[in-house]
Amino acid sequence: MPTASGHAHGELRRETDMLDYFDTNPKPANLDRQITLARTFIEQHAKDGRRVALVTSGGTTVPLENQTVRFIDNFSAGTRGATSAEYFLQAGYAVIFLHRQFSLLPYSRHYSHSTNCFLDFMTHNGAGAVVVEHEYQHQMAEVLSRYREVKRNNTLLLLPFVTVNEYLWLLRGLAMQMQPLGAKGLFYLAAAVSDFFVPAERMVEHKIQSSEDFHEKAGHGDGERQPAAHMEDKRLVIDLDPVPKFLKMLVDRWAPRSMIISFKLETDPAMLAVKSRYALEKYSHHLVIGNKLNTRKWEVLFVTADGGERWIRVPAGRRTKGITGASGDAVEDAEQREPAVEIESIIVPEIAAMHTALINKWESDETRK
Ligand code: PAZ
Repeated sequence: MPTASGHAHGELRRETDMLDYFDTNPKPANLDRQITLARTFIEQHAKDGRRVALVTSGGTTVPLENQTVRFIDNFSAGTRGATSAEYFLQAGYAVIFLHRQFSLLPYSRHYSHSTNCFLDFMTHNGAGAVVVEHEYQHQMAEVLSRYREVKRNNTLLLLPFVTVNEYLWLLRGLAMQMQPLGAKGLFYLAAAVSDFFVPAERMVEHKIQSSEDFHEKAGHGDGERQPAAHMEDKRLVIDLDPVPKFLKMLVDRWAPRSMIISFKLETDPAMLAVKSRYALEKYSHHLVIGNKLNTRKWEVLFVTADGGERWIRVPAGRRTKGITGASGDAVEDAEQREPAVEIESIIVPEIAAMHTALINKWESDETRK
């Protein structure tokens, strides 16, 4: 059982780790330009009194070499983030979409994935022009008009990252820029961020040579650690450091007045509620959304600070595209198919309502002071 002083010590270590992180891992070359874009965007929407959501999306990479040939990645395509961003925009938010480069984007996601190639929606009209197939006209016209409106109002800012290092620098920089929004800022952390990484001081410069004839000699001084990825005999050994707990810093230091929502992904059903609650209690933010890898498009678990746990589910009968009224459809059976209703269309309005309640509470607390 950890003691109170043990907890305090752990807290302190976590903060120090995170502060050290930015002293010892390089600032991305284009960070200042991205932060300037965000500042202008936030200022505009703050002036208009609009809420701003920072939506993170897609997976982060962990490079093994400075001149990167090999890296570790994860499965996320950015579906959750890109879909949610559309519903935040629909709910009147301005959205900063912090996404993995080349992952799915709001609006274009409907036509850009390998299963949704835009060419499959097109045809020749017989008069030499290429047009949208008749059966897709209605849906595409709707997506197009929502996209055009967002462009016209400048309510969507796209900021890409690739590595976990870029992600962390950006998240901190953007959180600082969002501070003046106060309670109107919201963080929706759907990106799949690596828990492990190669710190700059343990990263090799060049491509790791697989052939024994070209192995670099270790040549390390006393007490120095090996490069995180190196060859031993014929084996590639990868020894990663933990990524410091940035959520704690976000909640306590970088965005103390914003609403913060994190996601928790699990594969073992028995771990989902336990780990989601653990994360909420550890970081003391507003909401953890638990989801399982195989069922994440059909159901999620909302875990809140008041002790509440609530499943949000695609309604029975809408669980599979093209099948209506099939109320008994087992969620697991539908794994390979798409639900007829996007679960984010339920998640995001729920969050917007929770955000309204929080803003009202914070405002009435302020007036009582
Ligand atoms: O990008 P996607 O839609 O395929 O997956 C979304 C998700 C499962 C990555 C997201 O819902 C999530 O749980 N993100 C947090 C993952 C984690 O760090 O536990």
